[in-house]
Amino acid sequence: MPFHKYVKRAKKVLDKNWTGEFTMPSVHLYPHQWNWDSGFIAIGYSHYDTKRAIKELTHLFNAQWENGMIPQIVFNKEKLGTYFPEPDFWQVEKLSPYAPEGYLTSGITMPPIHAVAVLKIYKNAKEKDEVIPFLKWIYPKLLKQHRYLYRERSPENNGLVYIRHPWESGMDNSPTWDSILDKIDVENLKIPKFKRKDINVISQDMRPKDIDYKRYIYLVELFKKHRYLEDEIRKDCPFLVYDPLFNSILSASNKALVEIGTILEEDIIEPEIWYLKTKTGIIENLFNEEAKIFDAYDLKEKKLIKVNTAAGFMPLFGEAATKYQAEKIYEFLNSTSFCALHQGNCFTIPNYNIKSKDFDRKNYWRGPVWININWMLYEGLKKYGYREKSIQLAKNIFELPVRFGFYEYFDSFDGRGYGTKDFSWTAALFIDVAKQLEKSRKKTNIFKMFKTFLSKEVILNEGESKNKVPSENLSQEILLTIKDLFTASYAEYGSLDYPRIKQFEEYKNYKELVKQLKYFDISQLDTREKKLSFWINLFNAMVIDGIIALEIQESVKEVLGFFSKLKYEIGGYKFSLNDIYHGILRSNKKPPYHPCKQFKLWDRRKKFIVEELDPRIHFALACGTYSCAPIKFYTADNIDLELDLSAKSFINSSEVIIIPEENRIILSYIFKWYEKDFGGLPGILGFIDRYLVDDDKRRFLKRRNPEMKIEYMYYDWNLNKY
Ligand code: 9WN
Repeated sequence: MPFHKYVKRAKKVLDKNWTGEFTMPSVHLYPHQWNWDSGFIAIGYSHYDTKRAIKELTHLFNAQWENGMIPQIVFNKEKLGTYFPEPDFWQVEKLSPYAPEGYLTSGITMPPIHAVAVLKIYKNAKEKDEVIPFLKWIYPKLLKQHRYLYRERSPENNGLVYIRHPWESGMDNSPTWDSILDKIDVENLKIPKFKRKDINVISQDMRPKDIDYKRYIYLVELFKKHRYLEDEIRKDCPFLVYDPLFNSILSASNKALVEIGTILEEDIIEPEIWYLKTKTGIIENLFNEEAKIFDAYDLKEKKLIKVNTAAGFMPLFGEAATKYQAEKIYEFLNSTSFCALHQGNCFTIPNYNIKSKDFDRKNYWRGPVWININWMLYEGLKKYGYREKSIQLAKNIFELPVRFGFYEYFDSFDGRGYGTKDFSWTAALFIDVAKQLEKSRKKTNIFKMFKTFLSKEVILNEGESKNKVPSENLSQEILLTIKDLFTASYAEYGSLDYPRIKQFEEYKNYKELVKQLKYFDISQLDTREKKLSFWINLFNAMVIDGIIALEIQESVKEVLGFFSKLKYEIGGYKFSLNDIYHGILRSNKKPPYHPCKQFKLWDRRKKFIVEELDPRIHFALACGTYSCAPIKFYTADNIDLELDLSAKSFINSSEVIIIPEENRIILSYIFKWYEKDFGGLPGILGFIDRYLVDDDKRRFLKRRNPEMKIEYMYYDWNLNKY
């Protein structure tokens, strides 16, 4: 696969930062172990080095405080003196009764992503049994971590836990904290002298301001004064915030804990209650309906902090937004404030609303794109069924590191890398997305492939219909019934649960409707537009029907001959999916790797074909796989516009990756299989050029550099379940 080389590079970054016991976020800037970084890093390792993933989290959890807190930093004794603040400043061993023995740590925590990572380690492990002892070891520690948060950090007992320092959010200088930090009048407060080390490595305009550092240090001094005792700190601390990012991650981890507990056959009541409580807390307290985003809540002022950052979309990751809230925030997320689909010349998702006055494209958490935030949103969008947008995010997770290097964060407009280079979670999450896609391709179950082996054909619309005079819009009605089916599945299960929707009333209605196809007069389709819309809609519906009828679990590849043996009887003729695709819609061309045309010389179905091949159809046919186009409805009246939109979506998705810096293009396999339909390679490039929204890339294509390398991306045959 073309990403191989980059996955290798990503692994090298992790190797460089690996100490033998844990992974530094970056040897250049962050030489210790960081709390949430380790979670993301372990997710990357889980795909190729289970032992290292386990070691990573073992080291972090060995430094768990006695009260359950997982510290923000576990210091690397080999590298002391290279970062600020370090143990000599925190003094937790001296001040706190809960500090761990044998480990040097800071005195705050970070977003609890770890249960999510532990579950991934188990799920991605080749030998699952070998992970069980680790699960047994860490499960009580994870419970202890969450118990700490609910016991010490949730004074209103509303399911929400507070953070008490910007460093605890992971988004240190997010504009969300400004209103609170501004009130800390550092000029008139006594703050010990200190020397920052970060700006020796990174230019100050990409990092927090000095005045903010003073405030960070002021807060640490306050914790020290109270000997890190939460009851005391809570009374005195000016910074107490319910952060939607922190709480959404907690929610995702609660869900993961339920799964881990189930694997271990433990009682899971406690994490189940936590999941419901925190989810409800987020839904009821943090949603800003007017702004269409979730906000942080200031416990001191008792009000929402109405500042729009990417943290406000994270309830999608935590599955902690209602469907209604998800729809609302999706509108905002997919707007020009956060780089909409096909907007061009920007990268999703900038960490802060682009339209805010103080948006800063290169300063740390005040505008650039971060890969961990993109990754969480990518996972969240999938959970809520926003496929197209999730693919846009996946694309950026690939494209930014490939083009600019494994940087800490990236310019939201031109993609340039900022902060430290060789940053661990950028590399780890890159590996995760690349491996997720690669793995899904391999899931084909050999035994199931023979389901249809002995049958010559499987007619999917067998039986008599009551209605023998079908309407002209039959294909649209059929597809609309599929839409009802999808809506019902989302409402019930939150995803497309193909095996289970077989029982739905909507599917029975569908089966009734397709029986009418037998009486459909195909000659009614007397224009190119009518033909295109009818056959595209029907193809898309038939794929879904096939998946449901044959109870396909992971991939249409599970059934040998899915595209050639499944058929509908239409107006006295039988049509397989290949007949519709290559016979009708591709004007009777040879299917890829086939010696002959789809319809032979004497085939009577030839009279129905679309005379002129329109390559845009390749982006409208939703063949039930991840790499195919998403399902949309096509109408005879607007077919050209609709096909244009579909082509545009595809060309600007992760199926077409252009890397001007390396003179390379990585294209979906669809272009390879159907190269001739586009008029060869020059035709493909012209086609891409027509739909590409990014000006820089268009200019690159126009140059037609003869050295340009073209590679083809593996095709993901995995079922599209969202
Ligand atoms: C303070 C390590 C950490 C990340 C944070 C990021 C940055 C530290 C710093 O680096 O914070 O914790 O010195 O700026 O903001 O999210 O965990 O990568």
